[in-house]
Amino acid sequence: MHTPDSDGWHKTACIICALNCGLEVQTDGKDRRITKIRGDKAHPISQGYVCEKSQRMDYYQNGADRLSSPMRRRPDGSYEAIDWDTAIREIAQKFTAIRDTHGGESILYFGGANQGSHLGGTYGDSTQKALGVQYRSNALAQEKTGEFWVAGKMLTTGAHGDFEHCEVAVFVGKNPWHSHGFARSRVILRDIQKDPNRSLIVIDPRRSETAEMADIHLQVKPGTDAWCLAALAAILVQEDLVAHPWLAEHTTGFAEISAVLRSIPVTRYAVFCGVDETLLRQAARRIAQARSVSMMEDLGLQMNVHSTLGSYLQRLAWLLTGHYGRPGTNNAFVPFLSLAKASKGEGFSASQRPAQRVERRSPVAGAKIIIGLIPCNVIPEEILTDHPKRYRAMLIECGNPVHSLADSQRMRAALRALELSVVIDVAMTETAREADYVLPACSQFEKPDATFFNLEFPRNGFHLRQPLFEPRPGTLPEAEIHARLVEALGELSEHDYAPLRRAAKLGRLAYSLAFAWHSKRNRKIARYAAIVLYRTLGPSLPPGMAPAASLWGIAQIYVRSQPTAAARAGFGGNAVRAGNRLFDAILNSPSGLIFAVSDHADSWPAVRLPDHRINLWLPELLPELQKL
Ligand SMILES: Nc1nc2c(c(=O)[nH]1)N[C@H]1C(S)=C(S)[C@@H](COP(=O)(O)OP(=O)(O)OC[C@H]3O[C@@H](n4cnc5c(=O)[nH]c(N)nc54)[C@H](O)[C@@H]3O)O[C@H]1N2
Ligand SMILES: Nc1nc2c(c(=O)[nH]1)N[C@H]1C(S)=C(S)[C@@H](COP(=O)(O)OP(=O)(O)OC[C@H]3O[C@@H](n4cnc5c(=O)[nH]c(N)nc54)[C@H](O)[C@@H]3O)O[C@H]1N2
Ligand code: SF4
Ligand SMILES: [Mo]
Repeated sequence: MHTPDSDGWHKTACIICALNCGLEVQTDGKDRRITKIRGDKAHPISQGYVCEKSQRMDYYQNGADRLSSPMRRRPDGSYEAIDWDTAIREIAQKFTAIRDTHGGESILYFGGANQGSHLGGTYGDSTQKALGVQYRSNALAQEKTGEFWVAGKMLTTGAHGDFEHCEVAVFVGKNPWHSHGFARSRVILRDIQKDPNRSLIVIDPRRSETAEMADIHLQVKPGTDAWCLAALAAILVQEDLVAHPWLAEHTTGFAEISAVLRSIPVTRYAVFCGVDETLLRQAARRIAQARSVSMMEDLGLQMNVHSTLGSYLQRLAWLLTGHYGRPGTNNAFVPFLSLAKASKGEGFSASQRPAQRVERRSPVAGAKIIIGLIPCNVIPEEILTDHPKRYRAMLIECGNPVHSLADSQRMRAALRALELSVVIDVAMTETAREADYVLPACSQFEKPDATFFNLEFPRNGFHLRQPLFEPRPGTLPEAEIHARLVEALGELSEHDYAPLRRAAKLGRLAYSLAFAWHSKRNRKIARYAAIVLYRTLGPSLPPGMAPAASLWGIAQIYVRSQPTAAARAGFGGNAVRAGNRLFDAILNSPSGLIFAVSDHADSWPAVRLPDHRINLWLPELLPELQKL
């Protein structure tokens, strides 16, 4: 539990958007209410920044639909409260029966993370392995997988804009004044607006709050970004505004892509997307002439037609002009945990499988699986069929697909068609109301929690929030729910835990050595690392903090995979000790800490292509580009 300061302020974070700004709050512990809220100046990333949405935190703690007992659906569609032992036993039996008859590939896992809560997903990983789950999906697969695919082919890394220092900021289908997307968004947008030497370019059909502030607003017709961005890239080539020496030194594929862009009829494309050609040319020149440009796309592009092509063309605008790997441009950030790996089920355990090389497809619709995720839009199609490979069961946590996916009615029908559906949530959501079993999690203020949306550069931060309240009676943290499920599935028992529990009493180093030794001898320890950590290291952590135990494994993997950035942040030297120091620092930093310090030059080794050259040529997208 977090101990408040002498004036009664507790540290926590806002859970409404991915930034998770640090907060200080006052509480009424008796009624579990959050009564006063202000920004936390000690938070290393948000530095006291908040927007007005943070004032709604109590709603997320005390929403009327919150659950306080496991629920089982009756044949008439109503729900009855059942006890935890019954719920866990029945769920384990039913999943086992489905797995034994149709294989783990018939069970789809959805979710695992939302805007504020990612620790539960680290434990969900163990339940998936115990059930032999092969297919997963989450909200990233309704918006960001196209972007991931393009970024993977061109850069092999995510790259985040340095909007604080850029001369020109460009937003495509993104309204950061409201949705944020980078730390202290409003302060930074206002700074750009006020500075006559800096420019803001916004591509949006709507005069959004951000477009209102822009120097250049390219007011595209909805769904025509591909034409607008293709024309922008074409102008760069046709007016010879590209960064030739930089391209020669740092990229491949320029000859191929420039030949295509040269033939694009800019005037016709400008008319088609409804943007004044003069303004479009002005935007292209501004990007080319700037010392530094940072650029970001979001839902307006990603939830639209030609979204993957748009993600490619958007990147060409800043790459053809040499805006990468310098102050004020997009740079490769160092993640604490790779969301792409975690999505594939590769991120949490000590035994890391190599990345899947063969292209995988969904079993019924044959849809491309990117970063291990089934595209959200085909999920109902994969269920509402008599195909022998259809999904027969779903485990959903920290996601509300009936509400958030494109076709709510079909998703509802799909859930009802399953042989078994289990939802782990804090509330009786639209999705929960279609499930066979609903398991109540305690809220993000009643357990330690955190997110892995750590995208900042050059100093990247991580914030483990300490609980403000005891769990609401009847609820459990996801760590405990998954531990009970994995144990009920017969995968782990006291026998596996005992030696590590003893080692945990002797201190971190003893525990680290014991974990390494036992995981070589007992493959279950590596396979179900998160649960084993929760059950063995967890009890040695401060009261209420046991669900933070999986972070020990993530810290150990992080310092090994990013030794330079970790060392610059103070977590260098012997990897085991550095991982332990990082883990303890996380536990002891209620406002969060800096775990990675990078350099702009590090953006180059992050490009894991021959000679660290960026690839400008994606022939897979050529047919679509030519179809425009
Ligand atoms: N408070 C709060 N903040 C959030 C979230 C939240 O749930 N709550 N969610 C977070 C998440 S998960 C995400 S993905 C981000 C999303 O962040 P944004 O993508 O900024 O979200 P939207 O408000 O949907 O903005 C999309 C913009 O695209 C524009 N648009 C619509 N159609 C088109 C088009 O055809 N072309 C172009 N160029 N633009 C178009 C819209 O007018 C709008 O201004 O927000 C994050 N921030
Ligand atoms: N109409 C419309 N649909 C959209 C969007 C839109 O702008 N408009 N945006 C789209 C985008 S960009 C995204 S990212 C998706 C998001 O879609 P989802 O990933 O489905 O996200 P949320 O609706 O935020 O659902 C998160 C769930 O987590 C639950 N939850 C909260 N805290 C906890 C916790 O501690 N533990 C557990 N187990 N559960 C918890 C909440 O009650 C909620 O049911 O929605 C997409 N769908
Ligand atoms: S920017 Fe996002 S995380 Fe920060 S206070 Fe606003 S809604 Fe909350
Ligand atoms: Mo999103």
